[in-house]
Amino acid sequence: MVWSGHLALGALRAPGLGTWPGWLRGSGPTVLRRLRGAAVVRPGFLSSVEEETLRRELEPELRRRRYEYDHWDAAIHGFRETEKSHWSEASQAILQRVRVAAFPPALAQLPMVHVLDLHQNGYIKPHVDSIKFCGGIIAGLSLLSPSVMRLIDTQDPQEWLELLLEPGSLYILRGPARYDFSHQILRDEESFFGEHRVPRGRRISVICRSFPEGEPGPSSR
Ligand SMILES: O=C(O)CCC(=O)C(=O)O
Repeated sequence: MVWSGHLALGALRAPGLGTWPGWLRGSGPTVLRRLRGAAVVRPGFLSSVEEETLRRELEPELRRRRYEYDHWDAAIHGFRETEKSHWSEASQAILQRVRVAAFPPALAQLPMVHVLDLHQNGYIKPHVDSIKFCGGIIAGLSLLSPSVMRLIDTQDPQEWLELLLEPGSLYILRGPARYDFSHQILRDEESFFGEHRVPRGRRISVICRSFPEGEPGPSSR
């Protein structure tokens, strides 16, 4: 199927679970039940104006950097990135909406926001974020290109969940989705959501994380 901006997928049904939204699909009811509320996608979280606000702010900074490839143990292939603590007022308001949507008020968050620019032939290999640098919640906005994020149980690779991340969507990983499953962004050749082809172009993600657990950290609220 040819990607036409938004996939008109019907809601998925899993026995005993009722209706599951069309932007999540998994290996079976067990994984869907286990990750309910732990892996969340909110399509259309950003308005097109908000998406454009972030893109315009990030583009000049990203363009100064080169895409990196083939580092021997890197989880990410074909990317450039930055960590950003100073934002325009308009972008701060957007990030505040992310923080309110994803993090409980008392949870300390990393003040630096991670911005990752994945080249159209770039991809992210399966990995679990290090507990040294990231706490229990990861919240990411996707810009420019749709993509598929695949989560795989680190103890049982038969158990998996896929998230369809459209531009303007927000995803949240917490609890078992953050600690017990690896996550990856599929490369273009493998980018399918079920039978639906999801062509991968250049993708920018804007990722907020909670402070590593056990570390005293500043709250950014
Ligand atoms: O681009 C994303 O949304 C995920 C990034 C990621 O997996 C990471 O930085 O560890």
